[in-house]
Amino acid sequence: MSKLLLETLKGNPSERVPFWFMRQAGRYLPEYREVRATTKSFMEFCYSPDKAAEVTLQPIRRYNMDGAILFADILVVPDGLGQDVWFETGVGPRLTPVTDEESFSSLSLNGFHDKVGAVYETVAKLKHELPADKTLLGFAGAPWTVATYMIAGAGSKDHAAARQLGYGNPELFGKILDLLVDATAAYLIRQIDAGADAVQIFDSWAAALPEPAFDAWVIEPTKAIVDKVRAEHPDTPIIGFPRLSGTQYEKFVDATGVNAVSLDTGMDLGWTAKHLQSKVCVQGNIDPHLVVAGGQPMLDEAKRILDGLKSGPHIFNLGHGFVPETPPENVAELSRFILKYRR
Ligand code: 1CP
Repeated sequence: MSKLLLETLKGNPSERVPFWFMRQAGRYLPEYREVRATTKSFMEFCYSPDKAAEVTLQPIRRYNMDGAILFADILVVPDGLGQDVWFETGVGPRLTPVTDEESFSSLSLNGFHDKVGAVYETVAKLKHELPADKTLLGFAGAPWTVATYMIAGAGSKDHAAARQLGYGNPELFGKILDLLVDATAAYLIRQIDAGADAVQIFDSWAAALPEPAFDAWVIEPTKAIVDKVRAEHPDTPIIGFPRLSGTQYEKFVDATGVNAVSLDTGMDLGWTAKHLQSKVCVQGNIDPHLVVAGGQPMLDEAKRILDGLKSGPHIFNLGHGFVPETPPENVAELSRFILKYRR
């Protein structure tokens, strides 16, 4: 049975547009909350293959998406490198910050795969349990985005700590990015070995970086990961997501060699069709808050996106992940609409 989403990623679009949603598993689903409640620590939950596989499959059963995204988190990679990572309820991720040579020296690739190995087990389980027509997506955070958490020790608004370290101590910052390139490439290769059909690299915080910083912190590390993964798995599509990077999306596509890009909510569809979709598959980009509101405006916007990206390979998705207050019935209505649409 052919996988529509995988074929589209490879540049072979079909009449029906395949779809999946970022954060399609998560707190907006009551069945997720039920499984989540059985494990106190979020990291431990990510390292529980039975539970992680179950919550990955939940949205597919409800909505019949074409793709399932591995349930894990981008902060698995710093955890695997030996940094302390934990989630505080109502606060978010916390890490012991890496700010100098001494704190950096405690990180290492030694033992990385043992520490994160449960994630590869989740992928292997999913490979076995997922229907044959569904595409299994692995993922990792991009080095820049993961570094913003590692350096600040938490989520941050304008990523001040990482930007200031990047400008002020480019040598140390470069070492952090290089280590993340090696770890992330190895991590994605193992996910593909275990059965992932394609992988996405989330650079959620790529917004508003000046051109030289975007080149050095977003493009170069992503290109290095693409090259390493492709050397092992030349036919596995790689999706980039340099979120909110505006016109810098174009050089991102040209320079990194990704097979597809995920579009944030702000992308102009005409510009996207001309500058990005002519070269790679695109994925996006309905506003997750419009799915909270729902109704006819949501369906009108879905149609505008589907029509606007009709001329090349397109996978319908959100411009960013679902928020916890999303009504599950709105996701159902949107899914039915996409499934019925024909180009
Ligand atoms: O129990 C919970 O519901 C905690 C919320 C949660 C969930 C559901 C977190 C904590 N992570 C996840 C799963 C997750 N994270 C997935 C798999 C599920 C799916 O997509 O269906 C993926 C792909 C991620 C990736 C992720 N984690 C990103 C990149 C994508 C994005 O949303 O931009 C980022 C930035 C994170 C960090 C993170 N993890 C969790 C939270 C609350 C955050 C964000 C903190 C912040 O705003 O800085």
